[in-house]
Amino acid sequence: MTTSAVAPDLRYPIGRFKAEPSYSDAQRAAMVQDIADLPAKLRAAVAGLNDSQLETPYRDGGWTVRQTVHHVADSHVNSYIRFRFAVTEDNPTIKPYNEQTWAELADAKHEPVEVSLKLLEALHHRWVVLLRSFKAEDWNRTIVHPERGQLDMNVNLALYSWHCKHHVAHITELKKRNGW
Ligand code: NI
Repeated sequence: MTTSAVAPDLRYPIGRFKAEPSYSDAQRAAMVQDIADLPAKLRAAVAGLNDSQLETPYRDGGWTVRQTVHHVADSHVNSYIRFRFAVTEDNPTIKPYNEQTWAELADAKHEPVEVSLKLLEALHHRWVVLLRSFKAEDWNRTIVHPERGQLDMNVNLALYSWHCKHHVAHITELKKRNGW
């Protein structure tokens, strides 16, 4: 036999992000709901895990479960701020951050996951209020990422809807593989 099953790409359990050419109101509402649901879903994903499970990388060479939870907080505080810039400034250039080095900082590497779960609960509350206040034209507002170029708030919302599910799946898939 020369063929073999392709191993699942543990880095992309729900596949890579892919933007649609356009988004309907119903799609946007569903994606905002994904943002609303993340804190509870992430909390459920890590519920009952002990310290040694939290220190387990979700894949070889990947972040630990603990770092993954703290990364979601790192990422989403940045995203929340980018949405705020987008509706208060004209096509602002946003500041990227190095997610790998941020994940190695003391608070993101060692603190209890509860700290970021609480942060995400408060953050997503405000984020969802902001997103649900957007008028139709606000979704066309843009930001400029210095490396990735310009993107509008439709695509930015889609990206973070995906991002919520992507990282929850890292944890739920690890639990499945390990029988936790
Ligand atoms: Ni991420």
